[in-house]
Amino acid sequence: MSYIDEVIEQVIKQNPAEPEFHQAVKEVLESLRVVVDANEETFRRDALLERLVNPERQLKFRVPWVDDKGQVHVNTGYRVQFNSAIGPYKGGIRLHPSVNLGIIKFLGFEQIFKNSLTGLPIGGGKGGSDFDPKGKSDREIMAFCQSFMTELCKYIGADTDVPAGDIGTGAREIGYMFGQYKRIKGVFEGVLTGKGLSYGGSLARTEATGYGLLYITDEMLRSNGHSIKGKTVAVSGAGNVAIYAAQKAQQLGAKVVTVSDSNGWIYDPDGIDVEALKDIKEVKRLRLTEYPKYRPNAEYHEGRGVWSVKVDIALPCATQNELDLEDAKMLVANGVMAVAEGANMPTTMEATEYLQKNGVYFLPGKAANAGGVATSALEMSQNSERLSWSFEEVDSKLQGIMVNIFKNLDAAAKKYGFEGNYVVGANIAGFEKVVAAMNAQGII
Ligand code: NDP
Ligand code: 2IT
Repeated sequence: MSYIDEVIEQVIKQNPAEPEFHQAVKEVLESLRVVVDANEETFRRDALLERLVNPERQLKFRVPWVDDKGQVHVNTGYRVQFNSAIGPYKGGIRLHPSVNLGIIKFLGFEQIFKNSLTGLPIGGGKGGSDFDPKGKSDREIMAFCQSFMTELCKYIGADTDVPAGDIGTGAREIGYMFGQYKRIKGVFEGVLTGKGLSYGGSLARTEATGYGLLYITDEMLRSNGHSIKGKTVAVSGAGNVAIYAAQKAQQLGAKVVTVSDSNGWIYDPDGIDVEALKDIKEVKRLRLTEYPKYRPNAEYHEGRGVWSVKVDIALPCATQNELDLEDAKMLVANGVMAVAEGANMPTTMEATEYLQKNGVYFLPGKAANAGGVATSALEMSQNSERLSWSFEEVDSKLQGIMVNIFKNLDAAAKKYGFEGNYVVGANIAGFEKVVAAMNAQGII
């Protein structure tokens, strides 16, 4: 049996009931065959892949908090510090009832390669809790965040592990967590990113993931002789990534006709009104059922359906495995030319293969959504030098980083004989740097 197959088998055996983690490991390792096979003897001797798939440390802790009626709740908190070969652990905190250890491990594993692709000195980590922020009062959110940080603060720091936002964690939650960290540790440092602008946040971090997704999609299309201008786009999700993906797509001359949340989706034939979306989601924190009140021409549909609309470009920006084989078939039948992942692992493996086989340009999340964490690393730089850069400066650095990521993964795909396969290209380009750093630092 090949080394890769052995390690995949081991991961499944040693991490039962963690299907998302298995999926992420398979997706990465399968596409590294050409590199691993060429170095099988030394990698096997050094147990390189075993060290890569086993987190350096994983933390699981109790998070008790009191609701507005005086009832005590207990959630589970997680932080997986996966790989620090190229820098302090870096990755978001997800607050969603579906969170479990396997989900945090899949996200932490992906983060290693994503962070490597940015070219910045950040290792891979992820955290979260099964806490559900929906319907909670501000005070309840604060109570949860403070309790979560009371435990987490023992294990993180500006030079060790720097969490940030993800699903369910935005500026409000980061603010409460930062305040509690500072209060307990007595240190004002860049321990979290995605902070508010009044206490060390970076301009353009809010927009960065969505904007970066469009910068790299644009670069991919250009390098294949196309352009975003005039294209019709389907976006899923209606959160941080989706909102700013829609905004930048429109700025680049595309028409975005859909957004969604976990209850339903919007089709707006005139193009999504981003200001209305921001008012509903960021200010009022309401559901998409409100959207037609702002835009009478728009349709609200219950359930799933974003991928049934005829579009040129699909941008899944909600959550893992939200675009399956059936969806891929509908997109292809409707003539889609490109799919770029704003979310982490939103496309199932079968759907990815189907899209690639049918000539659709496919950019995996670890490259396409790396603009968020890259700008988090820029926030860390600004915190270290105790300065803040203008929006234009951060945004132009972000553009440069996204273009470079595309160039690097495109070159890696070509070098190994997989021209146009950006999944293989991204995994190899991300892996090579991590392996070089791991090898240089000895068996640890
Ligand atoms: P938000 O919490 O801001 O928004 C998430 C959106 O996705 C919401 O509209 C939510 O709908 C929807 N969603 C979440 N879970 C599900 C589900 N199980 N089924 C259907 N819809 C769902 O999160 P972000 O925009 O920050 O994150 C979106 C994705 O992007 C995630 O995969 C995240 O890991 C990834 N990502 C985020 C980055 C960032 O900087 N924020 C950076 C890189 C990747 P509802 O409100 O109904 O739950
Ligand atoms: O998945 C991701 O890259 C994020 N949620 C952002 C992580 C970060 O540290 O900014």
